Amino acid sequence: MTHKDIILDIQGPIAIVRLNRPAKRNALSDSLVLGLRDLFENKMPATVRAAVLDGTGEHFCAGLDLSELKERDAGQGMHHSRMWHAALEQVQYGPVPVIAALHGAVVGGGLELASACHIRVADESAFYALPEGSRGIFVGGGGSVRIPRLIGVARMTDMMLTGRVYNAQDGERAGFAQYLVPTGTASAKALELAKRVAENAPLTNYALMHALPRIAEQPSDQGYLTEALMAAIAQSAPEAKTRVKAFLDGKAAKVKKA
Ligand code: 1HE
Repeated sequence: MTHKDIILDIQGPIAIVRLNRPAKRNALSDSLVLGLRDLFENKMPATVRAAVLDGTGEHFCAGLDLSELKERDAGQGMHHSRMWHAALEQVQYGPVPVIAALHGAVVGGGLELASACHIRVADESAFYALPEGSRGIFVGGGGSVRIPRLIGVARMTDMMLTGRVYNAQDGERAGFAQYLVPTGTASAKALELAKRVAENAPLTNYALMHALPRIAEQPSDQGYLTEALMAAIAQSAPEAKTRVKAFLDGKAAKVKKA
């Protein structure tokens, strides 16, 4: 059983995870945040190789459920933020790569959730904002760590200081999403990409999810060593040998000009 506000649809090696609280624009209640954590940590079937995360209704996600924002003392506020961190960690460093399909509002905690995913596909209706700035609060779901890595500190500072909203085109150019597709097609494109991702050797996907972001944080000399270790482990797997042999035997696809 998944959470009441999450639809889990397993299609072969792909899990489609759908935020399903459209009347509240998929706002993330504490219970829904914990439900996401539980799903990625404990409930993803072992047969799943990639996931798509999207939202029902007109918007991907309106962020933190503001109706739950009550008086908290500093300690409670700290625990609340750490609860989000623990949940989004399970999305980023969970069992499988996650492809976010974005449309409509991708705001506040919704943008924090999207930024924990590995690939973001946005349709033309998507827009991005961090209304925390104007609500007198701060990001608390890992946004200050992950969002600058997508768009840079200067853009995030501007968004929070001025309430700037990025539309889908400007958002793609800024780095929020890697793909921009016509309105209504983000989920289909995300599913197509997920199927491609699911065909990779599991160790390659593991390296991309778990080693690459850590290597990118390491000083260069340590990064080179971690890279060498990961490369050696990946290439020694039987699957890598089979795939390289298939190419050398002319049985695997060449890289085609884009
Ligand atoms: C909500 C929320 C919410 C909608 N929490 N209830 N996030 C924000 O500051 C964004 C707030 N939301 C909006 O700006 C807009 O709702 C949207 C642009 C997302 C969508 O607009 P629209 O016109 O389609 O919907 P609506 O009429 O504004 O909202 C429909 C209902 O959803 C309405 O409830 P109703 O009972 O009156 O029908 C809204 O109150 C409700 N709703 N968004 C609670 N966010 C880890 S820290 C993260 C910190 C943050 O994320 S802060 C940013 C929060």
